[in-house]
Amino acid sequence: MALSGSLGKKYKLDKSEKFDEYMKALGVGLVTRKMGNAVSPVAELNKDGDEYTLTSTSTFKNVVLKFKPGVEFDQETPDGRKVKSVITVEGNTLHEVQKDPNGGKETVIDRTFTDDEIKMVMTVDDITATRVYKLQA
Ligand code: ACD
Repeated sequence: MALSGSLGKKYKLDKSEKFDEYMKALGVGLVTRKMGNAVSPVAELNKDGDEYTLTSTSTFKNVVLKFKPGVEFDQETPDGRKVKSVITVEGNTLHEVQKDPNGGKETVIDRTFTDDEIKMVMTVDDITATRVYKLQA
């Protein structure tokens, strides 16, 4: 299935592995990590012309990423880091490289869309976290 088949659908977090370690490596404090570990966000991808919008909503934070493939954009992460990201579209995968101009770490986030899920693989240093979102009925 092409990425376009996933547009406008809602996916809810179903499984999360090593997310706490991932956040720790990025310097996220205990209280924010607890919130991050506790919530099950809902994600949705939309596209208008050549611009994508990826929204993640949760009871803790809402995140909206608006981007054009390959074009750097500014983003504030849920823990308040101001980073610069580039997202490229590689088949059904959104490949994000996130750099922190304020001396923080670089991280890579791949989101692969299939019929019934989004698999997120997030890497920083030698830590890889995996989060699986399932299509909502
Ligand atoms: C997701 C996870 C997105 C995580 C983004 C950045 C990770 C670094 C730090 C996270 C800080 C706090 C975590 C709080 C909430 C996580 C979910 C917020 C999304 C609405 O997209 O699965």
